[in-house]
Amino acid sequence: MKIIRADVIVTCPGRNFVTLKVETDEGIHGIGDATLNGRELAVASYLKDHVCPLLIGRDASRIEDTWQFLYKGAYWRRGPVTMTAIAAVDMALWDILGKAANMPLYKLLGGASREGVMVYGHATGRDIPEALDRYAEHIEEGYKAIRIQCGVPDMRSVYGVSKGEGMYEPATKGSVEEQSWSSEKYLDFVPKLFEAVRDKFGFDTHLLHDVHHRLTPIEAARLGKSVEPYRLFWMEDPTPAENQAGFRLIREHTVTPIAVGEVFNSIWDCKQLIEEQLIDYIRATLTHAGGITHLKRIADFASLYQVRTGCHGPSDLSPVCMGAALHFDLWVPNFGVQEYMGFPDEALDVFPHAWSFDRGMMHPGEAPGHGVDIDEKLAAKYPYDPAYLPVARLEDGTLWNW
Ligand code: KDG
Ligand code: MG
Repeated sequence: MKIIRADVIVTCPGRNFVTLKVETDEGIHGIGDATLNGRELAVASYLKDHVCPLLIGRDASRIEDTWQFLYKGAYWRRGPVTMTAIAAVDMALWDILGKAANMPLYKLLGGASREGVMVYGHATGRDIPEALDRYAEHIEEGYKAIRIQCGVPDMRSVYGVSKGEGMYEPATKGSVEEQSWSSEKYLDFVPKLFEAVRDKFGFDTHLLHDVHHRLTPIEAARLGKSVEPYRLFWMEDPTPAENQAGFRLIREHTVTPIAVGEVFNSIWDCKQLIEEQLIDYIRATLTHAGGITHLKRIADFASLYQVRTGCHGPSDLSPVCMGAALHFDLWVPNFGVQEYMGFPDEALDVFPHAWSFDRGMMHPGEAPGHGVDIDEKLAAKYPYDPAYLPVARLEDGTLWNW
C-alpha cells in the first residue's frame, strides 16, 4: 500500500487547527493532527515543504521505519515543530493501518485495558463562588475528575479563567495579550480555593489544578505542602521543567502528586523526571510528542517507574488528536486520566468523529482507524485566523513564565 498524496489543511472552525491528510493507492486515507497553538503555520510549512514530498511512494504500513526516517533523517532532531509534524504523519499512518485491517486503533495497539477512559473537565471561575458553581455543574454531568482554576484577588488576569462567558481560550487574535502575575498573592490564595471545594463537595471527586509553570521549585514545594490536606489528584506544571533536577526540591517537601509534560516533545525531555520518580503523571501528548509510535515508548518507559499517563487534551489540540488519544488511553496499561476541555461546535462539525462522552467517561468508538475524519468542504469555509498565546509579567514588568 503506497502513499500517493499528502496534503496539509489549515482551518479555523472556532479556533485554528492544522491537519495532515495522507492518501494511498488502495483508496484508503488517514489524517493526523499537526496543531501547534500560536505557531501553526511553522508546522504546516515543515510538512508541506519538507515532509510531504518525502512521503510519496513510501509503504504506508511501514510506520516505525517512517518515524525513524523522519526523525533521524532530518539530522536536526526533536523540537516542537519537527515532532508535531512527525506526529501528524504517524497518526495518519496508524489511521490508515486501522482502516486497512478494518480494526479500531485500540485493538491494533493490543486491545482495551479498561471499559472506558476517565477524563477531567475544567471548572473555572472569576472568584471562588463562581468556580464552585462550575465544579457543581461538572459533578452533575458525571465527571469523576475536575480541574479547578480561579481568579486571584488583586490580580488582573490568571491562567485558565475566561474573561467573559463561555469556554476558556488562551489565544488572542491579532496581538499578544499581556497578563500579570504575583506568586505571593497566588500562594496565599489558592489553598483557600481547594479548602472551599473539599468543604462543599467532600472528597469523592478527583481534584486537579494547573500551576502553569509559574512558581520556582521552592515555592512549588510550599504550595504542595500547604495543600496536602485537600488531597489533590495532581498539581500540574508547578515549575518550568527545563531543569528536571529542580523537581527534587519539590519532592523533598511534599507528597502532593505532580504532573508534567504537556510542552514536552520527546522521551528525552521526560527521562530524568521519570527515572528519578520526580513526577507521578506524564502529560506528553500524541500531537506534540511524535505521535502514537513515540508516546507508546514514553508510556512504556514511565510504567517501569509507576508513572502514569495524563495526556494533555486542551481545545487547541484538534478532535483528531482527541480521537487518537482515546484509543491510546483505552489501551495503555499505565493510564491515569485524560484531559477533555471540549471543542467549539463548528470544530465538531468539521471533524466527524466516532468518540463519545458519558458521565465523565469517554470511549473512542469502534470505527476502523482512530475514527476521526475531516470535512474538507466545510473546513474551507473557515480560513486561518492568526492568534497568539499570552505572556505573563510580574507586577514590576519583568517577563515571567506564562
Ligand atoms: O496552548 C496552550 C494550552 O494548551 C495550555 O495552556 C493548556 O495548560 C494547558 C492545559 O493543561 O490544558
Ligand atoms: Mg496545563
